[in-house]
This record gives sequence, C-alpha cells and structure tokens, in this order.
Amino acid sequence: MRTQVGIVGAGPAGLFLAHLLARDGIDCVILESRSRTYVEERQRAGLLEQGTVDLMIELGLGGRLQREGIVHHGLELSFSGERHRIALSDLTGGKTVTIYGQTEVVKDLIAARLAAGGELLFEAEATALEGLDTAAPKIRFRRGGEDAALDCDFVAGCDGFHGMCRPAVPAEALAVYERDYPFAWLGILTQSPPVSPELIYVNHERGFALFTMRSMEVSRLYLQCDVHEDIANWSDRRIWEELHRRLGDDSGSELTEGAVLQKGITPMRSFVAAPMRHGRLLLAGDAAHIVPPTGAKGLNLAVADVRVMARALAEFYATGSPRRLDLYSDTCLKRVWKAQHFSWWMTSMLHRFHDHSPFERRVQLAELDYVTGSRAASTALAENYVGLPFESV
Ligand code: FAS
Ligand code: PHB
Repeated sequence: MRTQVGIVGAGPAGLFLAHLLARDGIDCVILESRSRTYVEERQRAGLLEQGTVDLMIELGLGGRLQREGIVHHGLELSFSGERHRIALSDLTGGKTVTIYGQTEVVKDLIAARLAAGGELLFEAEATALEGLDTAAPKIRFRRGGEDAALDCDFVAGCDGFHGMCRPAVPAEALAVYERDYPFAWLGILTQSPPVSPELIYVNHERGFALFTMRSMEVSRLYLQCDVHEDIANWSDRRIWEELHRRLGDDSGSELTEGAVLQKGITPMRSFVAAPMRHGRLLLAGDAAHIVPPTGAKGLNLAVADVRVMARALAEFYATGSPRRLDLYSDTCLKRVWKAQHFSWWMTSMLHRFHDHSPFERRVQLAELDYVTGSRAASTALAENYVGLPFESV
C-alpha cells in the first residue's frame, strides 16, 4: 500500500487529522489496532473546548454535536461545604465548553470518514516503523493474520500513550518530563440525571469528586481513590455513599442514583515527550503527552496538535517548504506546557494529598477561596478551561 500520510491510531488525534488532510486534498490511511466497536465504546473524555467544537463544525462534522451536545457557561467549585460558581462565559467574552462524549466524537468522525471513502483499517496493528530518517518511511502492520506494509511520505504517530510510535524514537533523541500522582480516579457511567446543570468539582476532606454528565439521563461521576485501588473493593453501594458524602448530600435527596453502566479506575499522570517530531515521524496527542483529566484537556490537546500538523503538511505539499514542519514540535509544545501547568494546578488545588501537613491543607483551601473570590484569579481559570487561543505561526 502507498499513501502520503500514514496515520497510526483512530482516536481523536488520528481521526481529526484525517479529516483535516482530506480537506486539503492530501491522501492518508489510518491503521487502527482495535475493532470499530471497541474504539467507539471506549469511555474517556467528555468535555470539549470552544476551539474543538468550532473545528468540528468548520469541518462539517458538527451536526449531531450541535443537536445533542450540552453547552455550559459555567462550572462550580465546592470546598469547605460551600459551592462557588465560576462564570466561564462572562469571564471570557462569551466562550463556552460543551459536554459531548469522546465516544460520540469518535463515532461521528469515523462515520463521516468512511462515508467519504476514506481509508480506515480496523484491527490493523502497526508493528514497526522504518526509514524515518528518509523521505520514504514505511509502516509495517499486521491484519487478519497477515503482515503488510504501508509506504508513505510521513508517519503521524496518533497511537496514544501505550502505542508503538513514541518508542520507535531512539531514547537518546527524546527528553521525557513526568509526574505520577499518588491517587487515581474511580469513574462510573450511570443511568441517572445529572445532579446539577453544570459540572461540580469537589475538594472534600475525604478526597476529590467530580459530578459531570453525558446527557440529561446519563451521568459521569468520579471519585479520588488510592492509586493501587482494586475496583472489586468498590460495590455500587459504596460508590454512591461516597458520592453523597463528598457532595455534602447528607439527606441523600440531591443526588439521584441509577444503574451503574460502566466503572473503571484511571491513573493520574503528567507526561511530556519532546521533541514531538523525529525525522518523518510526527507525534500527536497522548502519544506525546498526558495530562491528569482534572482540567479536561486530553482530547482537546490532541485536536490542537493535529491542527498544527495538518497546516504544516498542507504547506509542505503545496509549496515544498518545510518551514511549518520544522516549527511543528515547538509550536505544539507551547500549548502543551500551558495545558500541563493548568491540569497540574487544578489537580493540586482540588485533590486530597495524604502527605499534606495541616499548613499545606489550609493553604490549599485558601487558594480555592482566593480563586473563587477574585475576578482576576477566576478569569485565569476560566480562560484556560474554555481553551487558550491557538498558536499562530
Ligand atoms: P487515543 O488513546 O484516544 O487513541 C489512540 C488509538 O491508537 C487507539 O484507538 C488505539 O487503539 C490505537 N493504537 C494503539 N497502538 C496501535 C498500534 N500499534 N497500531 C494501530 N493502532 C494503535 N480526558 C478528559 O479530558 N477527560 C476524561 O475523563 C478522560 N478520561 C480518560 C480515561 C482514560 C482511561 C484515558 C486513557 C484517557 C482519558 N482522557 C480523558 C484523556 C483522553 O481523552 C485522551 O487525551 C485522548 O483519548 C487522546 O486522544 P489520542 O491522542 O487520539 O489517543
Ligand atoms: C467528563 O465529563 O468525563 C469530564 C469532564 C471534565 C473533566 C474530566 C472529565 O475535568
């Protein structure tokens, strides 16, 4: 097989890239190791920045998003038993965020890609990359028990944190920056109405909690738990009791319970691998960086990366100039590090650190008091949360 851009991974990064390249008339093939059903049902993010929503609409992919997405103009921070609203739109000149599950984003992009005749191969696992330091790299992959190869001009490494593209870069060519957090998130998807029309982030004595949603009938609820926690220790009953407690819903009348449709534990880490380009390999999304989900940046950062990549490839194919390709990594990393800071800051401010001294605990609560009481400080949170302006090169 031959194409211009070989894309490894059909997550948000790979799928948005394919649509952007198609718009510029650039050929591409996506290799995805899992089945379509698996990729479309994998529960992950749910909050889209303004810029991600605008891009989906600009690409003509926003129909269902605009019908079913839930637009939010604010969020709540809860601590010391009180809730405080951050008026996102008022503080950012009208910008919003939209609740629309990553599963739905992926379904829409896959359906549109296939309907347009795009080449998207499921259950095709990339196994090796060759010739990254030449003008004709090759992706070796396995599908249906057969080995095959995809010849291309560029490889887009959109295969997530556990993929094979980043490890294909010689270790000495990569700088890795990381921090693991001493806790994780226990997340459940439930057949129950959201407890509030906007998200509630809770800093509680017993740990963090997040009350979010997927629709007016389906909620997504998260609890801070121990990093080595075994999900088997958490019955649905125990999860609901803990959610009521951290919400401050002592009467149990505020949070409506429902069937638990899915539950899982997600470790919390901050990770950056740089540079995001190695010869003809361009890394994007979780393949290059991971943020703790407290700032809801993961999916949105992946989209921001491939916006930059698509423009660089379009310039190369249109003019032969490698200018934007040479700036790709630095351009993306400017935004990545700001999102890393924001996600680390939100995580540090909202989670219970069991090694915190009483002094550190009080400082954490004072920071929350300052952020929710100062227009300047809540504006800083709001502008990061809705999504910072895209880097222009
Ligand atoms: P993805 O991981 O989404 O996609 C990579 C794709 O590459 C996958 O489909 C994989 O199957 C495929 N692949 C891997 N190896 C391959 C190979 N060798 N050959 C072919 N294909 C290969 N963000 C939030 O904002 N909120 C959340 O609540 C949230 N929850 C999360 C929960 C979990 C468990 C995880 C892992 C992430 C979560 N995130 C969350 C972050 C998430 O949204 C990611 O940032 C987002 O999926 C990144 O998109 P991609 O970079 O496209 O990577
Ligand atoms: C979600 O809806 O899954 C979600 C929203 C906001 C976050 C994290 C997850 O910060």
